[in-house]
Amino acid sequence: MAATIEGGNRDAKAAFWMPFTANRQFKQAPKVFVSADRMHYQTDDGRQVLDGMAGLWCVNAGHNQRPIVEAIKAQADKLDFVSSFSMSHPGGFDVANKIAALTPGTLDHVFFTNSGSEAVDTALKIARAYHRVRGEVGRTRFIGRARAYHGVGWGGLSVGGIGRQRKDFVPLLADVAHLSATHSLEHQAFTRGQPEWGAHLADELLTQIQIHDASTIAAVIVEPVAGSGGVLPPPKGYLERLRAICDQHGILLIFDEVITGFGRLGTPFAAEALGVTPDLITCAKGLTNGSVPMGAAIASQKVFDAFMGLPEGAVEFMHGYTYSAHPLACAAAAATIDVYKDQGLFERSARIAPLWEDAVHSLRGAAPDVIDIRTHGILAAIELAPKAPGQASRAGAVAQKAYEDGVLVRLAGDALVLSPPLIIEETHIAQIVDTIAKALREVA
Ligand code: PXG
Repeated sequence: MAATIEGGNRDAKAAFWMPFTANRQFKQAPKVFVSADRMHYQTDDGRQVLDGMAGLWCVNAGHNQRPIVEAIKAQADKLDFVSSFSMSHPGGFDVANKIAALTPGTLDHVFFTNSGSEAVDTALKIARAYHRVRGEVGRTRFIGRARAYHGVGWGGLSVGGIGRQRKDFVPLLADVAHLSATHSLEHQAFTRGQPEWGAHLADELLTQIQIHDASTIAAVIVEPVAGSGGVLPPPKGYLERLRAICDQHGILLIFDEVITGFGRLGTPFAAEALGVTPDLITCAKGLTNGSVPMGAAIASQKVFDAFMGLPEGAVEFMHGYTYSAHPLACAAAAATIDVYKDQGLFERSARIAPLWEDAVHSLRGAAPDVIDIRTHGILAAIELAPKAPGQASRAGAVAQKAYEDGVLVRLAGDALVLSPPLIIEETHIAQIVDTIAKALREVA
């Protein structure tokens, strides 16, 4: 058997095959965190690190929120597990109602999952089954988008648009086409919020309809603001245009709000901030403030009603997870939503967004290879030019230097990405920007 981690033996870290990680490289310089509070992590060697990523785009209310911690503890004491297959517990109904109260339009029916990936695969399954139950059995095709991230399930991977995440796992779902990504350095560099250029890219959906016929298309799925692809805000008018084309052609529109949900754009969901209401929303991450795994696919009344026409006694949607509506996750989600409300965090997010935007955009000119800065709500990307054509940029080295100087940032290709907790104060914003500026100056 391997030695313990406490023993500091490198072998002690071999058993954990780490996700999305260069395992051998990690083990040479492990980043290990032992506790967290509010805006900071503490490392195993006693350093405080400012969390510029809200964990992994999820700890929107900051770490160690006592009402959430206490709710999880109390639930663990009371009811550890009950299935939600033909039974459930009060927490499931309570959280579903709380989520429904946060969504725009008639997005009022919540199907629980354990992750964003499962939420996406669930939404795709709802979309196909929706058309089938209504007799449109030919509508099986999905339209995704380049640079999209929709998780790692087969469905999400298939509609996702990040090539290096897909290539080892082909063949993926067959009936999928992709729209172009909406980002253009030429037309949008250093835009604050939604770019003016790019609404016309939504018309690529018309091309897909022309090629495949609308009667074969079940749904279009997009992140309102693409996250892992590098924080790509939607061009003005783009989502409106997608919505209109979907409506004209009987296609469902799915917003993957796993990152944008729960306050990133100053509203509970980005759909509200952006003024476009989809037929389905997927969420996870901020739903429990990252504290217990949970996701959800949220369906509109129209979608839900189509299933409820089946004979009573029939299982309307043949899908579910052992841990759908897990009691601990429900307790965490209910407490998290209360924290967002009680501490006014969505409003706070909207209020500090202009300050955030100004501060991050001040990095323009911090180094000659800063070729774009993008901000939207409390999200940001700082993109660096490749060192030479075909070569990597300095982004990885800059992120490492920032970490050594006490700020955790993440990478998306050649961009540094930021998504801090919404409790962030002006001093934290200054620290993030100063630390990145210093790293940009000092790293070769
Ligand atoms: N959809 C979106 C939009 C996401 O951002 C998922 C689905 C999948 O969620 P789960 O809970 O299954 O991981 C995500 C997750 C990164 C990174 O480096 C981002 C995510 C996951 C892993 C890495 O930016 N987002």
